[in-house]
Amino acid sequence: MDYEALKEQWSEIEDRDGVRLSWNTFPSSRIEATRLVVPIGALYTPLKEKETPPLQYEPVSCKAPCRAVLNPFCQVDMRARLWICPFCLQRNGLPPHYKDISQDQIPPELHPTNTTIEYRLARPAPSPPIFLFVLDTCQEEDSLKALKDSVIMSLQLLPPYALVGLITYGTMTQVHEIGYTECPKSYVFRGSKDYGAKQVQEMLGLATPGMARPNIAPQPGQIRAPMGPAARFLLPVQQCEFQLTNALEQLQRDPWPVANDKRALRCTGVALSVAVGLLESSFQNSGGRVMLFTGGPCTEGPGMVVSPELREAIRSHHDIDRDNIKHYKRALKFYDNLAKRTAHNGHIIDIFAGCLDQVGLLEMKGLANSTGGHMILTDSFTSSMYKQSFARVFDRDANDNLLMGFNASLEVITTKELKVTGLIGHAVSMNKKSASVGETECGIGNTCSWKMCGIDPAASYGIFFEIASQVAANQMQQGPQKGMVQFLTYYQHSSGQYHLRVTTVARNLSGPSGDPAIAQSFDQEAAAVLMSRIAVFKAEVDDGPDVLRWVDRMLIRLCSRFAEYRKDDPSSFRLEKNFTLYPQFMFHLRRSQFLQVFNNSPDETAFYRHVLNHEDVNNSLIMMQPTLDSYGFDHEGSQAVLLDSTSIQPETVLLLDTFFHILIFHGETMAEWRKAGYQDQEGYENFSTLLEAPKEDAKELIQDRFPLPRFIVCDAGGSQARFLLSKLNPSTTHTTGTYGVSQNAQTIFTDDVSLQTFMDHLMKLAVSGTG
Ligand SMILES: *[C@@H]1O[C@H](CO)[C@@H](O)[C@H](O)[C@H]1NC(C)=O
Ligand SMILES: *[C@@H]1O[C@H](CO)[C@@H](O)[C@H](O)[C@H]1NC(C)=O
Ligand SMILES: *[C@@H]1O[C@H](CO)[C@@H](O)[C@H](O)[C@H]1NC(C)=O
Ligand SMILES: *[C@@H]1O[C@H](CO)[C@@H](O)[C@H](O)[C@H]1NC(C)=O
Ligand SMILES: *[C@@H]1O[C@H](CO)[C@@H](O)[C@H](O)[C@H]1NC(C)=O
Ligand SMILES: *[C@@H]1O[C@H](CO)[C@@H](O)[C@H](O)[C@H]1NC(C)=O
Ligand SMILES: *[C@H]1O[C@H](CO)[C@@H](O)[C@H](O)[C@H]1NC(C)=O
Ligand SMILES: [Zn+2]
Repeated sequence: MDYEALKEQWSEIEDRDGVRLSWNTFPSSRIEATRLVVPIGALYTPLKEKETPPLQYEPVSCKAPCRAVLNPFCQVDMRARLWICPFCLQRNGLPPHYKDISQDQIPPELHPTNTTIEYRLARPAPSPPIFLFVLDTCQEEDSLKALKDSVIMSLQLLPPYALVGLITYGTMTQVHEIGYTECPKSYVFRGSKDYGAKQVQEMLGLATPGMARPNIAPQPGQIRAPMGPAARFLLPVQQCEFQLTNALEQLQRDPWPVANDKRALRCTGVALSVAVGLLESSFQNSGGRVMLFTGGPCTEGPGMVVSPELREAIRSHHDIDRDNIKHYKRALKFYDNLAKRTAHNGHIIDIFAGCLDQVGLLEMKGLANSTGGHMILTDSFTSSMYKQSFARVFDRDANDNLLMGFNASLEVITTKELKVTGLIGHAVSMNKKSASVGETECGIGNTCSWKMCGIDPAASYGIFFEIASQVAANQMQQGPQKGMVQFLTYYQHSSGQYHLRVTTVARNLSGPSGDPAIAQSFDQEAAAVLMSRIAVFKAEVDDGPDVLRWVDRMLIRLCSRFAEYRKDDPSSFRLEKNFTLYPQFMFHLRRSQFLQVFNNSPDETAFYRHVLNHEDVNNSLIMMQPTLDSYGFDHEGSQAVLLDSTSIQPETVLLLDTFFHILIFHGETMAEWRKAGYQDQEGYENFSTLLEAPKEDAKELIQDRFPLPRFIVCDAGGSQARFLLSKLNPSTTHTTGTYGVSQNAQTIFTDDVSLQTFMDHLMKLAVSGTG
């Protein structure tokens, strides 16, 4: 099969199963696997939207401890009513209601094309989904007003049975008792104090045990409202909308005076620990999200990231590099602990930042990445980027259900040849050991099960594997064998039932050593994205230069292994079509803001990396290697052009998409004409049309993008054009060939060089076999 046909096949599989693999034929021995350089990995989107409705019955599972679910790759003995589990090879009886199945009449989960099946389980959620809003009141009037309006608007977007609550904070934290209807009433917590879970419960009067939930079984499909003391703070929208809207409308700026040389006293840490404590006491393991809206850094109490003194600047990447960071370690520890508790409770924390300066996302990122929360970084709550991104959180499916899952977890089961080594994405380990767990670790490892808490249809996870067998066992069997993986995702659906999504992946195991089928099966796009996740994961703990060296080393080794060349002859170097794009992806990755952090603030870096760890292959590729389109008179519509400085031409308009920014750039002549207003003059309709075309295409691009990108329109020579220039291959600014930096086998470059120079050095190192 040729490469284009393979790509099409992978795309179909991605549509059906939400899975892309770096290698689509699995190596059959450990040595073979190590020689592939790029690990065997899957980028998996468990909740990818499906057209078929969920099955309304319980799945048929293998015996404990395996628990794999019946799937199209199982051998079924119709006559004996048995099925053999391909994972543990045990025999299982089919349940009585499968008695009528036959070769022509098989249940959907056995149909060969149904490798992904969703079940709606009988198990109801213990409570409706919870939304606890935590609002910062240390803000300018207009920004606070915009924030209040957006939260009030969101009440319309929630199902009427959803539970909602309100916490506000500034110098102090207030928990609003919206269940009290006589007058506004709230409980106040000091901003400087570290409140433990128990203290929060006692102060809110939630400590009475046994009252939280009566012990009556609910009707199937019916969602219980909470009983007991928590009902004073968290009520169904339909019941408290008036009260909550009032509380929000009456919300004032924090009254505490702020001197000119000071920052506002803002106790974000206390507000969050009170929010987490409130949900922890009464709603453990039932779905809920804490939505934090912060307008500045925490300056008071636990979680403080900068002092209230304005003369103390908030930490930069340079400060972190020099280890000149006063509050960092303590704050990080505080938020990481809180993140761990929240994830353990099954709850989500979203962070919406509306501030021109940093708010401490760097310190707080664990809250979102451990709980599957969103992180949205905007200049202000008045911006449309905030408003539209926030509204998009509440998007619904065709059945009017919110497109979000709660208390989600993922388990991986493998056949004996494969072992899972870890996951990279927004999740925490559940520390579950099984026969599927590998010896090595890649990402969050040593477990076969992870907790994500929050999950949505776009959420994608990098999952990595190793090969167990020392020697290829394949030759013993007749014909090629398959290696298999099953992904089991349990989550609380927003309609109130638990769901289980099952995806079963089977791929050929390679034949004897050196089987060309493996190289043929390389999906360079998926591989690049999986490698970028590993690189970013490493960057969280290792020094920047070490990570770049690792990226280079892996690239050189991959090329040494798979390119065709004569030893020590760079001019003979040639890559097959299925590998040609990969070096470019790595070139752009090592130049990207994910690994080159010094042009951004630590908060921005945290934000960019958070989003990268959430997206699928297509979107991640745009982030790594932005797309560039050109519009001109000499061609109809747009034309994809190289991400290269030679693409800048006086008589063209460019449209750049970096995922985070969408930029329209007018070449020199275009900019002059536009300034002169030609587009409004008769006879220049074609110019006017040309100016409009990229705008229309930009609209299309942002249609279902989350978070909303920043939109920039600029001209050649303008200051905003730097966004474009920083993404382009500097082919016209560096002279190739005169590059004289000393090298060893592990570095390609130490500077910002062109793709051509990069490729030249790569070829030289790859053919020398020193990688
Ligand atoms: C199973 O596959 C059949 C045939 O492709 C399809 O019509 C059906 O919708 C699938 N069922 C489910 C539940 O995915
Ligand atoms: C929430 O998830 C945890 C861990 O996956 C699970 O043990 C628990 O049963 C779930 N909660 C409910 C109510 O099912
Ligand atoms: C998530 O955040 C924690 C805590 O800050 C950090 O150690 C970890 O590397 C992050 N994980 C990912 C995948 O970004
Ligand atoms: C897997 O192996 C079978 C049997 O040799 C072969 O027919 C099939 O084409 C292989 N599939 C792929 C994707 O290579
Ligand atoms: C990814 O992009 C390709 C090419 O633009 C497109 O054909 C494919 O449908 C996209 N896949 C997904 C899952 O969006
Ligand atoms: C613009 O349109 C006019 C009239 O239709 C035509 O004469 C002219 O050549 C066009 N200009 C360009 C640059 O295509
Ligand atoms: C992919 O690359 C490998 C190794 O260079 C080569 O053997 C194979 O034929 C290529 N496959 C396709 C489909 O281009
Ligand atoms: Zn089994």
